[in-house]
Amino acid sequence: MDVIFDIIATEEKRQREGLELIPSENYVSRDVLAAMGSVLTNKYSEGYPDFDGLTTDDEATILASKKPDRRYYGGQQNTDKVERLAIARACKLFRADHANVQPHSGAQANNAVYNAWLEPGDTVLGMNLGHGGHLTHGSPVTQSAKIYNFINYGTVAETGDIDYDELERLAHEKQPKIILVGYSAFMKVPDFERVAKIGREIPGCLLMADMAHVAGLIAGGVHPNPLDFGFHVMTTTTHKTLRGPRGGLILTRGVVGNPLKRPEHTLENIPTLIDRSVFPGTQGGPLMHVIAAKAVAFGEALAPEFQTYAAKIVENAKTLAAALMERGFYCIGGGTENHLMLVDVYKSFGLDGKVVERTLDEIGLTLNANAIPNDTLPPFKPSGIRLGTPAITTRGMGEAEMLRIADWMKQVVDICVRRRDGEDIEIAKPELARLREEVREMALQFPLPSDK
Ligand code: DSN
Repeated sequence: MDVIFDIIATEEKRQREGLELIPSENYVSRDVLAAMGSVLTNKYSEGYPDFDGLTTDDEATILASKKPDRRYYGGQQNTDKVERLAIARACKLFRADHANVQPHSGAQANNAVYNAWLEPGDTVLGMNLGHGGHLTHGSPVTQSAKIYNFINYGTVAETGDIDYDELERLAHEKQPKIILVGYSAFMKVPDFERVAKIGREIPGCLLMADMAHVAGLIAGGVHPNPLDFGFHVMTTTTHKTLRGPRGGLILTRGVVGNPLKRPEHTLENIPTLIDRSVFPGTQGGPLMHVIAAKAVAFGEALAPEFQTYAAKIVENAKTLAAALMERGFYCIGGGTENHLMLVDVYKSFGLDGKVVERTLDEIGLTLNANAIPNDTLPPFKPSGIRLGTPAITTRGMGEAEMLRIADWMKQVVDICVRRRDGEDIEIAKPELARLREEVREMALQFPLPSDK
């Protein structure tokens, strides 16, 4: 057997015996895994299942549909059904008029929206990467930053919240074509209503929300949905809190037309402009096995249990943040309102985030070092760590486990502090091995969904 399968088995063991605290990761169900590992990977399906959108979310009607597809290859009788169901379920989940389920990733989804709405040189107003924004929201190292003019708003240091006054001032001054809300390291709930009001004052401004981190919370009804506040477009990944396969998704409000005909460049036509921008604008063949897995995950998220799951993610995050703060960890924003927390370990313990990340990894707690707003340390050794509860909540953990995790984290930072102050690296090794065993023992009590 190929050595790759040994590596996969070892990764499975790592996931099973450790605790995943990276807030953008999760554990998918057996069904999602099965759809992803299916023969649909063999099929080319460039194009779309229909050209005039779906008008029903009744699955029996969708499956019986005889509408002609708009694909460039034959043999689409099954792929059309898969994609139609994925679209219908996504629309129902997020109260959208249209969904494009083809983006290969969140970055592809964002680029497709930019390509749909912007001309080279147009201005986009998004969150500063160093304040919790995402690379694709204008980092100079990205391709989109070479094409468009990104300008940034930030957060307020005292509260950790968005600097709405700055956002409003920049919007009026720079007249962006897109205002972008959505973050990778932000622990508050954005005021969509306020941003939508600002956007409506700017002619031709597309309101875009990148909800990759919180899409599962929106689907579960514990986070507001930007589409309910007049946002035109919502992009997301499908693998974070939404707990689907790795991939992207674009949801829109507006009129769905024939993607083969160039529509007028209006906000109303945004669904069609986006379909054309995904294919053929920025992607070729869709990954039909992943689209099938997305459909399965959307079906799971439509089930009532998902609402309980989403609420528990937030409850666990609040419990963990409070327990960490009691143990001397400084949480930016004073805790969390969603699934993640950003901790300034430099301010708390005089440590950089990388050393804390690496040492926690030794005991089986996985999270990531992360820059904090106005960080004085470099990106590879930033002042913060970022962690969250979507994955451990999937495993069924609750308050008692959050308190144990906080205890373990405190013991690990104590070791890091002792080492920083000169303790020989060998001294704490037995202590770390004992903690590793404790983490492993607890993790094994909470099987992965794919083990059930
Ligand atoms: N890499 C993702 C995250 O961890 O937030 C964002 O794309």
